[in-house]
Amino acid sequence: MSTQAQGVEKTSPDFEVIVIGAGVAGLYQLYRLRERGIPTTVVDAAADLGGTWYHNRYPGCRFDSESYTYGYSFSKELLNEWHWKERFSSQPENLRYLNYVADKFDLRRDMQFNHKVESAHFDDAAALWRLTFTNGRQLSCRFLITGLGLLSAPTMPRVAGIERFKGPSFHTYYWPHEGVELAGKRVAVIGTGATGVQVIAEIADKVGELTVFQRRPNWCAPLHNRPISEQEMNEIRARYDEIFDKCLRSPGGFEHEPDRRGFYEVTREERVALWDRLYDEPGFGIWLANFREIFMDEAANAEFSEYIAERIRRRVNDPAIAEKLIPKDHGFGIQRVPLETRYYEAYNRDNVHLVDIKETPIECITETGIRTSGREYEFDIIVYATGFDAITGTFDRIDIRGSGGQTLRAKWKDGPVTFLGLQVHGFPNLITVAGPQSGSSSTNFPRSIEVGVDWVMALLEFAWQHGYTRIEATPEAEERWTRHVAKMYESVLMRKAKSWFTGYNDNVDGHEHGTIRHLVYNGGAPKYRATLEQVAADGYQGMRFS
Ligand code: NA7
Repeated sequence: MSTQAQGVEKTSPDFEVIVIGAGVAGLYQLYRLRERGIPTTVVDAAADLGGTWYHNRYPGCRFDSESYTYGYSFSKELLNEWHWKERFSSQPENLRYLNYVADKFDLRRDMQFNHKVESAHFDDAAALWRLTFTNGRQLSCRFLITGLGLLSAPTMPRVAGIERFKGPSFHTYYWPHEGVELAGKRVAVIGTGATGVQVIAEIADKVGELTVFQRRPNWCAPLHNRPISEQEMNEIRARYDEIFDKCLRSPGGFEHEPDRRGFYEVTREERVALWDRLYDEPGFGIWLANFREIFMDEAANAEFSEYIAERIRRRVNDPAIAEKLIPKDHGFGIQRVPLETRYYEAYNRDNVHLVDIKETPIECITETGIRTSGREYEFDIIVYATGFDAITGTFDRIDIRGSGGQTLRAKWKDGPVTFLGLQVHGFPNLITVAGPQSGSSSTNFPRSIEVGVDWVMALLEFAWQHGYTRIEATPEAEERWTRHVAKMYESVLMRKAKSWFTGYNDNVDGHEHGTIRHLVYNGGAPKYRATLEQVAADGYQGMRFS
């Protein structure tokens, strides 16, 4: 019988470290801890590894990051072995990649699946975390590291009757693993964010009829995906050092760097020449290799938005539909820009219909379809591409209690407060890799994850070397960082966006528009890295050790 069963709680932890989440962050964190010989386990609610790339199996799901900038950079051998088949790799391939990594480095043996964390409570006296799982198990650790993913708490619309619908219906995050027969089917898609845009473009020519329920359109731009040949892959391999170096230097963690010329210093013709080029180039260049004023200056943003609106008009045959697809309430790039492949052309098809639910709101889901204020629609399948309770939602869904029993949910009620996006005062030994307000939350995810994980390893090393068993950010440091993160929102137009960047989600209580949540760090990857390095160089100022 275990000591716990006898009612006496163990004061030595089961593991030195538990990592929650077997996705991109969790895998790399485990790799580093294993390398250092630290007793670690990774737990995940899912039946297998992969995180985001395990769950999201909807058609069209793929990177918007160039594949070779998304992969891990830590192993030359891995870089030499792996062939990215497409410039923007698709979900099945991405999942294969993560499995390949896990197998190559034998990571699986320290992972436990079907382990959904119900609660994580800090035991002050023993200075360790005690976790309970929905499967009844309990585990404890000295340090608890979260790799929960930014978009892992899917949200359904608040609309009556969802459970009444007789046919298959699901959030894109839960797209059935066995696939869905779409041929000849009448399919509804609700939501036109990055996910909706991918799924709509992909299935338009595979379904019988497709009806898109759009509340607000997004500014989308072409992805320009294409295969990567063996020869090109060899060229990429030879350039890897340069590629990763460039990613580290660019604000977004991509190869795309902003155009350093001043928007107003060049002529209108020169601006348009840049935009024409970027619109035809792959990836986020149109967003991130643009003039910096696009992000900050209303007039510059408006001029560029009008340029994109014109490109949309050219691609959509029906001018009335084109106007509906052009955002009127926000400018280009202040919300996440969905990248697309023939998305706008989908609306030129006879079998694709657009319903503007601002004009005719959805009243309810019925047994056979969707009723709006305008009419009733019948469907065989309803797809909810309605987004996520972003970044903090996954934390909120776990009962996390820190020192003295305070809950993280309560502490973050009005938005997250953190030190460096990695630690929270009052929650000792909890490290939120890729958490809110960290560099990962607004950049090419894996690039900043590697930076974050490496920093965490140095921090833990510092603690182990000095025999510390308790690490905690000071309230002053937390206050300073949170203020800094909030301050950066002031200069970017993004602060006005009704998007997950500002924590907006009207399907979640308290997340309706009105209060900005400072979820993401807007200072760019190089500044974030420099800050982390400085904090470490100063002997972890802002952290308390005991
Ligand atoms: P997003 O970008 O949050 O998009 C969600 C979409 O769902 C968006 O178009 C919403 O319209 C729409 N939505 C949400 N709730 C409703 C209700 N109740 N009724 C109608 N429509 C609704 O999530 P995605 O999954 O597309 O993308 C998330 C990230 O995943 C993305 O940024 C990538 O990084 C990967 P709204 O705009 O709120 O009017």
